[in-house]
Amino acid sequence: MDIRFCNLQIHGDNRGKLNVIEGKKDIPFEIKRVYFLYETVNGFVRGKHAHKKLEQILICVGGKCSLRLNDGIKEQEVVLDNPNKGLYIGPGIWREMYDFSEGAILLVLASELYDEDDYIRDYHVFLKMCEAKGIK
Ligand code: T46
Repeated sequence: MDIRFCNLQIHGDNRGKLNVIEGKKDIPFEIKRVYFLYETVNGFVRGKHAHKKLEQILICVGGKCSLRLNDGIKEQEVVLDNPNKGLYIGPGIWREMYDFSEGAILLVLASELYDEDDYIRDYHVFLKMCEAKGIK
């Protein structure tokens, strides 16, 4: 499955902490878009889609949340609970985000501008695309 934790530059001194990610240096793409999820409502599952081309890094900069990731064969659960943990998610991975803690902030760095045509929002279509790629 094309997911992995990536290295952040972590700086800290007696004033506090500061984390950095530089596009193309710490992560494999130039950052074209940044967005964040916050004030998430308990009980809702977000995501429920895959991307055709988009690459992203997810960092829970406050609180924690869980992710269910699926590449058409394997399913994996990941907990993001530390601002030092950046999760790279490549194209073709179905993702669901849930169990956001009170005050959680999920920061996302993306390789492309927003494009609704890049989304696969139907799970059966996703499985069919995996099959066509020989993944299933
Ligand atoms: C992803 C996960 C981690 C925009 O207009 N521009 C944007 O850049 C984004 C990200 C969203 N939107 C609009 C589209 C929808 O009308 O904001 C609304 C909520 O988006 P969505 O339902 O796709 O949000 P999530 O939390 O289910 O998914 C988001 C990202 O869309 C997605 O790429 O991987 O976070």
